[in-house]
Amino acid sequence: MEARPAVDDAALGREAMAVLEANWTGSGTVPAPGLYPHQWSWDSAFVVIGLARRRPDRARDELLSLLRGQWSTGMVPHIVFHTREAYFPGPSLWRSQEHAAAPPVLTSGLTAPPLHGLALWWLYRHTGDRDFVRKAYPALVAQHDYLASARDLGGAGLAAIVHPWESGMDDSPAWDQPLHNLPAIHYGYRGVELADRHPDSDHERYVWLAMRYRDAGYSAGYLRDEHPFAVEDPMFNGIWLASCQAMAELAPLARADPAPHLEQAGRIRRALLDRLWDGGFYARDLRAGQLIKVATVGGFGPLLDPELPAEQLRAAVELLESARFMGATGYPVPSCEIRAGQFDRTRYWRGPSWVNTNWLLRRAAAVHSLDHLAQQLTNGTLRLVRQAGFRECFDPFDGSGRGCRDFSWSAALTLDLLA
Ligand code: 2M8
Repeated sequence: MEARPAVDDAALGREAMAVLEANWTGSGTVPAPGLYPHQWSWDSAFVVIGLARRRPDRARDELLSLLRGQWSTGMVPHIVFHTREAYFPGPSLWRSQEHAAAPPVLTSGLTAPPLHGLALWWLYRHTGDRDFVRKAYPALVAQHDYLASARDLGGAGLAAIVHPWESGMDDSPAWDQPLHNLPAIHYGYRGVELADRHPDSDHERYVWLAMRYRDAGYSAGYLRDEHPFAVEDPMFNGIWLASCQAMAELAPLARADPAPHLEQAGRIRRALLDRLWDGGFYARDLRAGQLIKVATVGGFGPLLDPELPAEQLRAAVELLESARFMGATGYPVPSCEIRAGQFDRTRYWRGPSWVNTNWLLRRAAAVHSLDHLAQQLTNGTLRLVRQAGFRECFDPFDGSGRGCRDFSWSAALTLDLLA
């Protein structure tokens, strides 16, 4: 465990701001210098949330900058490449510039958890800036329309992810089964160096899936009829539901009707309960036609819904607080249940704790007035960053930092937790 000199709240806040300053490129905040040198979609939404009180000007620029990457289909890409810095998979893999729906700025061809509606609401709540709501609202309506039309692959009202990267939890054990069901892949890297953080062949599968989708012209018909990876993820959809509710509250400010957003939220809620609930929320593999019965932090996404029925709320909170999750670890919240065979406390989304999922669960706890749980999540997360710094993720047992340093969402959400 690394020792850090004790820091009080004010100093921690100053450190967090310094990280965000350093990671601001002039046109967006990169998740971390070096490792992630471009703008990532849900990372930016977390940055907007974290900066809402202290730097609303920067929060507004952050969101607009990301939205410059939005496709005319409404799709908000998971990466926007503002700089020339190398990253794999970079623009040469995605080839967005060859696609008629893509904007002039280079982007990836996948999307990410649609947290932006909630982020815009957060910003409004702390600034009262109606003009900005009016400005950003139409883009987020288009984002939600895209999900409802091109991504409802199961036909029941949920958006399907078509790649593990779209979940934001790349190597989560929840994707093991659908990835291993893919056809045998023979893909040569032709000079591309594999990052050592992806030591297994899953990385080849990631690249292969991305290329299949690209070569099909990023077509919605191909996703529906042929793409071999299609999963309804409770976190992605729980976040979408929360953003639909946020958009319903923002709609009158944009002189729009809140009803369609509430209807959308209702459809998502019903489908989450009908399709993903089995004593807990699990991802559904649409290609195998079954639930993926491994409990991960993603299964708590539907807790973000203030109207989640009492039975599911009680059972999900019980699981979260149990010895399968935060009841057993010193720090909240392991990304996979600790009793699962796939749990690995050292490996990215297969065990470590993350500030962003802690923040989302703390938001969920607040929505349900679970004050004690919210406080535990806040204190545990602040303890992590105080002790180990703004690391990418943390060992859930001893709190030591893992992954890269000076990670933007860890810094940004610390600012929110300190407020
Ligand atoms: C991670 O994802 C990227 C791929 O997009 C990667 O593994 O290189 C995930 O943690 C994701 O949630 C995050 O948005 C991204 C940038 O922080 O890194």
